[in-house]
Amino acid sequence: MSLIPKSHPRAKSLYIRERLVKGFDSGLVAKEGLMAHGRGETFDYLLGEKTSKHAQKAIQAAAFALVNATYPVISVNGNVAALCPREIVKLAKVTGAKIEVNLFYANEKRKKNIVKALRKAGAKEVLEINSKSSRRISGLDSARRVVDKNGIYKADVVVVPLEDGDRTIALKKAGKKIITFDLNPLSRTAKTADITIVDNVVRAINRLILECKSKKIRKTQFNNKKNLAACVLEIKKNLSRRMSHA
Ligand code: PTJ
Repeated sequence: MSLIPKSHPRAKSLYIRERLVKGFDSGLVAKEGLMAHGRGETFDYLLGEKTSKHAQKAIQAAAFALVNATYPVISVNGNVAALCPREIVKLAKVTGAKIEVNLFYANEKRKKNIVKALRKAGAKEVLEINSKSSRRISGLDSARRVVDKNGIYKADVVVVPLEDGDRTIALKKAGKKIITFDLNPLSRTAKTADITIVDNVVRAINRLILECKSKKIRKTQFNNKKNLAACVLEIKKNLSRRMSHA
Protein backbone atom coordinates (compact mmCIF):
# COMPACT_ATOMS: atom_id res chain seq x y z
CA MET A 1 0.00 0.00 0.00
CA SER A 2 1.37 3.37 -1.00
CA LEU A 3 1.48 6.27 1.44
CA ILE A 4 1.23 8.72 -1.46
CA PRO A 5 -2.32 9.96 -2.12
CA LYS A 6 -3.44 9.66 -5.75
CA SER A 7 -4.29 13.36 -5.67
CA HIS A 8 -0.68 14.38 -5.01
CA PRO A 9 0.48 16.49 -7.98
CA ARG A 10 3.70 14.49 -8.21
CA ALA A 11 2.14 11.11 -7.40
CA LYS A 12 3.49 9.26 -10.46
CA SER A 13 7.09 10.29 -9.81
CA LEU A 14 6.73 9.44 -6.11
CA TYR A 15 5.29 6.00 -6.94
CA ILE A 16 8.36 5.26 -9.04
CA ARG A 17 10.56 6.42 -6.17
CA GLU A 18 8.66 4.04 -3.86
CA ARG A 19 9.47 1.11 -6.17
CA LEU A 20 13.16 1.91 -5.84
CA VAL A 21 12.96 2.15 -2.05
CA LYS A 22 11.06 -1.14 -1.92
CA GLY A 23 13.72 -2.65 -4.17
CA PHE A 24 16.40 -1.38 -1.84
CA ASP A 25 14.64 -2.80 1.23
CA SER A 26 14.31 -6.19 -0.44
CA GLY A 27 17.98 -6.36 -1.37
CA LEU A 28 17.76 -5.66 -5.12
CA VAL A 29 19.03 -2.08 -5.34
CA ALA A 30 22.49 -0.79 -4.36
CA LYS A 31 22.70 2.29 -2.13
CA GLU A 32 24.27 4.04 -5.08
CA GLY A 33 21.26 3.01 -7.14
CA LEU A 34 19.07 5.29 -5.05
CA MET A 35 21.32 8.20 -5.94
CA ALA A 36 21.43 7.23 -9.59
CA HIS A 37 17.64 7.30 -9.51
CA GLY A 38 17.72 10.82 -8.09
CA ARG A 39 19.86 11.95 -10.99
CA GLY A 40 17.42 10.33 -13.38
CA GLU A 41 14.45 12.03 -11.68
CA THR A 42 16.03 15.42 -12.25
CA PHE A 43 16.38 14.83 -15.96
CA ASP A 44 12.89 13.36 -16.12
CA TYR A 45 11.56 16.56 -14.57
CA LEU A 46 13.46 18.67 -17.09
CA LEU A 47 12.17 16.52 -19.93
CA GLY A 48 8.57 17.06 -18.85
CA GLU A 49 8.07 13.47 -17.55
CA LYS A 50 6.73 12.24 -20.87
CA THR A 51 7.99 10.29 -23.86
CA SER A 52 9.16 12.84 -26.42
CA LYS A 53 8.99 12.30 -30.16
CA HIS A 54 12.78 11.94 -30.10
CA ALA A 55 12.53 9.13 -27.55
CA GLN A 56 9.85 7.49 -29.70
CA LYS A 57 12.18 7.68 -32.71
CA ALA A 58 14.92 5.97 -30.69
CA ILE A 59 12.43 3.32 -29.56
CA GLN A 60 11.57 2.53 -33.18
CA ALA A 61 15.26 2.22 -34.09
CA ALA A 62 15.87 0.05 -31.02
CA ALA A 63 12.96 -2.25 -31.89
CA PHE A 64 14.31 -2.76 -35.41
CA ALA A 65 17.80 -3.52 -34.09
CA LEU A 66 16.46 -5.95 -31.51
CA VAL A 67 14.14 -7.96 -33.73
CA ASN A 68 16.87 -8.21 -36.37
CA ALA A 69 19.62 -9.16 -33.94
CA THR A 70 21.27 -12.58 -34.13
CA TYR A 71 21.93 -12.89 -30.39
CA PRO A 72 20.32 -10.09 -28.37
CA VAL A 73 20.91 -9.82 -24.62
CA ILE A 74 19.27 -7.63 -22.00
CA SER A 75 21.54 -6.67 -19.11
CA VAL A 76 19.70 -6.21 -15.81
CA ASN A 77 20.98 -4.28 -12.79
CA GLY A 78 19.43 -3.56 -9.40
CA ASN A 79 17.48 -0.47 -10.44
CA VAL A 80 15.96 -2.15 -13.47
CA ALA A 81 15.02 -5.24 -11.44
CA ALA A 82 13.20 -3.00 -8.96
CA LEU A 83 11.51 -0.81 -11.55
CA CYS A 84 10.32 -3.13 -14.30
CA PRO A 85 11.04 -6.88 -13.88
CA ARG A 86 7.88 -8.03 -15.70
CA GLU A 87 8.56 -5.75 -18.62
CA ILE A 88 12.13 -7.07 -18.94
CA VAL A 89 10.75 -10.60 -19.15
CA LYS A 90 8.18 -9.53 -21.76
CA LEU A 91 10.80 -7.74 -23.83
CA ALA A 92 13.02 -10.82 -23.74
CA LYS A 93 10.09 -12.98 -24.83
CA VAL A 94 9.06 -10.85 -27.81
CA THR A 95 12.64 -10.42 -29.06
CA GLY A 96 14.06 -13.83 -28.16
CA ALA A 97 16.70 -12.07 -26.06
CA LYS A 98 18.64 -13.63 -23.19
CA ILE A 99 18.51 -11.95 -19.79
CA GLU A 100 21.80 -11.49 -17.93
CA VAL A 101 22.13 -10.06 -14.43
CA ASN A 102 25.21 -7.90 -14.65
CA LEU A 103 25.95 -5.57 -11.78
CA PHE A 104 28.11 -2.48 -11.65
CA TYR A 105 28.54 -2.81 -7.88
CA ALA A 106 29.23 -6.56 -7.81
CA ASN A 107 27.51 -8.31 -4.92
CA GLU A 108 26.66 -12.03 -4.90
CA LYS A 109 23.72 -11.78 -2.52
CA ARG A 110 22.12 -8.95 -4.47
CA LYS A 111 22.68 -10.85 -7.73
CA LYS A 112 20.83 -13.90 -6.33
CA ASN A 113 17.96 -11.67 -5.15
CA ILE A 114 17.68 -10.14 -8.63
CA VAL A 115 17.68 -13.57 -10.30
CA LYS A 116 14.89 -14.62 -7.93
CA ALA A 117 12.87 -11.48 -8.66
CA LEU A 118 13.18 -12.04 -12.42
CA ARG A 119 12.12 -15.66 -12.08
CA LYS A 120 9.14 -14.53 -10.00
CA ALA A 121 8.31 -12.12 -12.82
CA GLY A 122 8.15 -15.06 -15.24
CA ALA A 123 11.70 -15.48 -16.58
CA LYS A 124 12.49 -19.09 -17.53
CA GLU A 125 16.22 -18.54 -17.85
CA VAL A 126 18.39 -15.90 -16.22
CA LEU A 127 22.14 -15.83 -16.84
CA GLU A 128 24.04 -14.83 -13.75
CA ILE A 129 27.78 -15.31 -14.41
CA ASN A 130 29.39 -18.04 -12.33
CA SER A 131 32.96 -19.29 -12.24
CA LYS A 132 32.36 -21.62 -15.21
CA SER A 133 30.45 -19.15 -17.38
CA SER A 134 32.45 -15.99 -16.73
CA ARG A 135 34.40 -14.30 -19.51
CA ARG A 136 36.26 -11.00 -19.54
CA ILE A 137 35.84 -8.00 -21.74
CA SER A 138 38.96 -5.91 -22.10
CA GLY A 139 39.41 -2.26 -21.15
CA LEU A 140 37.90 -2.45 -17.65
CA ASP A 141 39.24 -3.27 -14.21
CA SER A 142 38.70 -6.78 -12.84
CA ALA A 143 35.27 -6.99 -11.16
CA ARG A 144 33.41 -4.87 -13.69
CA ARG A 145 34.68 -6.62 -16.80
CA VAL A 146 33.13 -10.00 -16.09
CA VAL A 147 30.26 -11.08 -18.36
CA ASP A 148 28.52 -14.38 -19.09
CA LYS A 149 29.86 -16.45 -21.98
CA ASN A 150 26.33 -17.34 -23.06
CA GLY A 151 25.12 -13.78 -22.59
CA ILE A 152 26.77 -10.42 -23.19
CA TYR A 153 30.04 -12.07 -24.28
CA LYS A 154 28.30 -13.75 -27.21
CA ALA A 155 25.79 -10.97 -28.00
CA ASP A 156 25.70 -8.82 -31.10
CA VAL A 157 23.09 -6.43 -29.64
CA VAL A 158 23.03 -5.57 -25.92
CA VAL A 159 20.38 -3.58 -24.07
CA VAL A 160 22.04 -1.87 -21.09
CA PRO A 161 19.52 0.29 -19.26
CA LEU A 162 20.98 2.83 -16.77
CA GLU A 163 24.58 1.87 -17.40
CA ASP A 164 27.92 3.29 -16.30
CA GLY A 165 29.89 5.07 -19.03
CA ASP A 166 33.13 3.04 -18.75
CA ARG A 167 31.29 -0.21 -19.21
CA THR A 168 29.34 1.07 -22.18
CA ILE A 169 32.58 2.17 -23.83
CA ALA A 170 34.16 -1.24 -23.15
CA LEU A 171 31.16 -3.08 -24.61
CA LYS A 172 31.24 -0.85 -27.66
CA LYS A 173 34.97 -1.59 -28.09
CA ALA A 174 34.12 -5.29 -27.89
CA GLY A 175 32.03 -4.78 -31.04
CA LYS A 176 28.54 -4.83 -29.52
CA LYS A 177 25.65 -2.74 -30.77
CA ILE A 178 24.42 -0.91 -27.68
CA ILE A 179 20.89 0.16 -26.88
CA THR A 180 20.38 2.08 -23.65
CA PHE A 181 17.68 3.83 -21.68
CA ASP A 182 19.20 6.93 -20.10
CA LEU A 183 17.36 10.04 -18.97
CA ASN A 184 20.58 12.04 -19.12
CA PRO A 185 21.30 12.89 -22.77
CA LEU A 186 24.72 14.21 -21.73
CA SER A 187 25.97 11.05 -20.01
CA ARG A 188 28.87 9.09 -21.48
CA THR A 189 26.63 6.07 -21.89
CA ALA A 190 24.08 8.16 -23.78
CA LYS A 191 26.82 9.48 -26.07
CA THR A 192 28.56 6.13 -26.58
CA ALA A 193 25.54 3.93 -27.27
CA ASP A 194 24.32 3.32 -30.81
CA ILE A 195 20.74 3.98 -29.76
CA THR A 196 19.90 5.98 -26.64
CA ILE A 197 16.30 6.15 -25.50
CA VAL A 198 16.20 9.37 -23.49
CA ASP A 199 13.19 8.51 -21.38
CA ASN A 200 12.32 6.91 -18.08
CA VAL A 201 12.79 3.17 -18.50
CA VAL A 202 9.46 2.70 -16.68
CA ARG A 203 7.60 4.53 -19.48
CA ALA A 204 9.71 3.66 -22.48
CA ILE A 205 10.05 -0.08 -22.02
CA ASN A 206 6.34 -0.69 -22.62
CA ARG A 207 6.53 1.31 -25.83
CA LEU A 208 9.56 -0.71 -26.90
CA ILE A 209 7.68 -3.96 -26.26
CA LEU A 210 4.73 -2.72 -28.35
CA GLU A 211 7.05 -1.62 -31.14
CA CYS A 212 8.84 -5.00 -31.16
CA LYS A 213 5.47 -6.76 -31.44
CA SER A 214 4.31 -4.50 -34.26
CA LYS A 215 3.98 -6.09 -37.68
CA LYS A 216 4.83 -2.73 -39.26
CA ILE A 217 8.31 -2.57 -37.84
CA ARG A 218 10.78 -1.13 -40.36
CA LYS A 219 14.24 0.39 -40.61
CA THR A 220 14.22 4.13 -39.92
CA GLN A 221 16.86 6.80 -40.35
CA PHE A 222 18.44 7.21 -36.94
CA ASN A 223 21.43 9.26 -35.85
CA ASN A 224 22.11 9.01 -32.12
CA LYS A 225 24.15 12.22 -31.87
CA LYS A 226 21.44 14.26 -33.59
CA ASN A 227 18.76 12.65 -31.48
CA LEU A 228 20.63 13.49 -28.26
CA ALA A 229 21.07 17.09 -29.42
CA ALA A 230 17.32 17.26 -30.04
CA CYS A 231 16.70 15.98 -26.49
CA VAL A 232 18.94 18.68 -25.02
CA LEU A 233 17.04 21.26 -27.04
CA GLU A 234 13.78 19.83 -25.68
CA ILE A 235 15.08 20.44 -22.13
CA LYS A 236 16.03 23.99 -23.08
CA LYS A 237 12.54 24.60 -24.49
CA ASN A 238 10.88 23.15 -21.39
CA LEU A 239 13.00 25.37 -19.17
CA SER A 240 12.11 28.49 -21.16
CA ARG A 241 8.43 27.54 -21.03
CA ARG A 242 8.57 27.03 -17.27
CA MET A 243 10.42 30.31 -16.75
CA SER A 244 7.87 32.23 -18.79
CA HIS A 245 5.08 30.77 -16.59
CA ALA A 246 6.95 31.44 -13.34
O1 PTJ B 1 22.75 -2.43 -9.58
P1 PTJ B 1 24.12 -2.02 -10.06
O2 PTJ B 1 25.20 -2.41 -9.08
O3 PTJ B 1 24.45 -2.56 -11.43
O4 PTJ B 1 24.18 -0.42 -10.16
C1 PTJ B 1 23.25 0.28 -10.96
C2 PTJ B 1 23.57 1.79 -11.05
C3 PTJ B 1 22.42 2.47 -11.76
C4 PTJ B 1 23.73 2.34 -9.63
C5 PTJ B 1 24.90 1.96 -11.84
O5 PTJ B 1 24.81 1.38 -13.10
C6 PTJ B 1 25.32 3.41 -11.95
O6 PTJ B 1 26.02 3.97 -11.11
O7 PTJ B 1 24.83 4.05 -13.02
P2 PTJ B 1 25.12 5.63 -13.34
O8 PTJ B 1 26.52 5.77 -13.84
O9 PTJ B 1 24.66 6.46 -12.21
O10 PTJ B 1 24.17 5.83 -14.57
C7 PTJ B 1 22.79 5.71 -14.47
C8 PTJ B 1 22.15 6.60 -15.53
O11 PTJ B 1 20.78 6.25 -15.61
C9 PTJ B 1 22.20 8.11 -15.19
O12 PTJ B 1 22.55 8.86 -16.34
C10 PTJ B 1 20.76 8.45 -14.76
O13 PTJ B 1 20.38 9.75 -15.15
C11 PTJ B 1 19.97 7.42 -15.56
N1 PTJ B 1 18.70 7.00 -14.93
C12 PTJ B 1 18.41 6.90 -13.60
N2 PTJ B 1 17.16 6.45 -13.43
C13 PTJ B 1 16.63 6.25 -14.67
C14 PTJ B 1 17.63 6.59 -15.63
N3 PTJ B 1 17.41 6.48 -16.96
C15 PTJ B 1 16.20 6.01 -17.36
N4 PTJ B 1 15.21 5.65 -16.49
C16 PTJ B 1 15.38 5.75 -15.15
N5 PTJ B 1 14.41 5.40 -14.30
